[in-house]
Amino acid sequence: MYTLYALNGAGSMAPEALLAACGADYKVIVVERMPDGSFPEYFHRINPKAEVPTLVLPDDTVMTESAAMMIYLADLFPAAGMAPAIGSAARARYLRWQVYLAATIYMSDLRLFYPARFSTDPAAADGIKAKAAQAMDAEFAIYSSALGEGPFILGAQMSAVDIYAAMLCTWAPDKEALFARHPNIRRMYDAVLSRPDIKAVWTRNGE
Ligand SMILES: N[C@@H](CCC(=O)N[C@@H](CS)C(=O)NCC(=O)O)C(=O)O
Repeated sequence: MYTLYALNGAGSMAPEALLAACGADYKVIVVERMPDGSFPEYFHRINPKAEVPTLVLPDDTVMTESAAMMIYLADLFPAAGMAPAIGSAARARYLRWQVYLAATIYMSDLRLFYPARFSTDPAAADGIKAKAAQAMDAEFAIYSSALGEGPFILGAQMSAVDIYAAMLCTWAPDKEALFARHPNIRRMYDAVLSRPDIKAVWTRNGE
């Protein structure tokens, strides 16, 4: 069984949705925060960075990094059709945009939500947040250009990357404004959420 350490609405939502879409045998453990906001000691022992998502594989191998989980799981369950074939042109595109999303929009989100972690100067928080919001806008615009007519990043074929992109949409400071600016991102989001198994994971996460 796969064990996913999670926080509702956080970066664990995409791997959770992918586990569901793949029909994997998995359980979710929502990590409780301590009164000071930190994670409990047991979680630091599993993942020294104490971040969600953390995925423990059936053989007890620990995975961190949400993008790696998406790529790994989609390959492991080919029947789910969430990853293009290794060596194909679609595969190059798929890997490009999966890593892009994790390296850009996810990181901008972290600066937006946790500005205090990005400077030793408490006065810097507002500037960090403002710059992160600007960066996120620009990064979504690039993604929208790549998406084109879509509805998915690979065209008609949905993949793990679309689940990940849909998760990032839920973190936009103003999701409706994002969708109004980029109707193709709304179309992608709605198409991903039209799957009942993914919608159920969104609901469990309070989305
Ligand atoms: N690069 C990591 C980032 C994971 C990450 O930063 N997760 C956030 C939640 S979205 C977290 O656990 N932050 C620690 C905290 O909230 O205390 C990944 O892609 O999995």
